[in-house]
Amino acid sequence: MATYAIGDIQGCFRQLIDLLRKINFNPAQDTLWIAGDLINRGPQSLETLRFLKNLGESVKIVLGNHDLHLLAVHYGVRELYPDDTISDILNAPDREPLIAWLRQQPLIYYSAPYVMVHAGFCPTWTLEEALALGREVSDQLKGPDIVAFLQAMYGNEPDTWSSDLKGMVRLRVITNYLTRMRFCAENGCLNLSKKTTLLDCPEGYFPWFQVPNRKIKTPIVFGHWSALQGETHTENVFALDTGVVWGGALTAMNLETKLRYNAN
Ligand SMILES: [Mn+2]
Repeated sequence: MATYAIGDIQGCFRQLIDLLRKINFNPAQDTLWIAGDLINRGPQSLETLRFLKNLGESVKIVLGNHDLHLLAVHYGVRELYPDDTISDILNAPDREPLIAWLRQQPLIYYSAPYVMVHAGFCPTWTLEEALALGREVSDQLKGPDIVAFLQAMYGNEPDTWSSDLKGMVRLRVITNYLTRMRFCAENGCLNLSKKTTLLDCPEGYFPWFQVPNRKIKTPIVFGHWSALQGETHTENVFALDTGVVWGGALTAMNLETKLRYNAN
């Protein structure tokens, strides 16, 4: 009866299977948490998605930016990029059930004592607020207006959360915090520049988990930021993306013991 949280798989199916073997994962007893970016850039996006879907209730998933990109391409809202590796899914006979399953997945998963998200949380949010805001986006993904949402989802503005925001811009900034953020200011202002190492932190900004007075104290597991190499130097914030798709490793953390396991 163990629970393991796994970072960005990005279609690296072989490493996923190696890692599950290493931790003796038993779907009848154990639970996997997957921190988003299940697919894309790696070689076996289709196998990865099918495998995770087939795990049923023994897997808990949150969506990452690459997963949202797949939904956007599927619904005709975005074009494929040259370095995308999701054509196998788009050409698969089971494309429809895979997409139907993916859009049901949340952006935040909470089961005490941990909360999981792909990128991070706005520092001014409480956990209760974050869960409610994540549900606002999930409701769009699950509902009849998914295409309108995906069309409005892309963009870096507004850059700061305000509870006064309404409609699609509100959903866009929530999505940016949960699936794209790295650097953030104390008031929640996002910096979505391409810089990714801590040394590149723009002036006046912080890695989101180091923002002073960040409200959520619940232990957080997250992915998205492979340049951290699994280190946040921050109590109760656990980085899981160790860049398997860039030649690094896939990491699983046992949520009870906090021990980490890798597959290269
Ligand atoms: Mn990501």
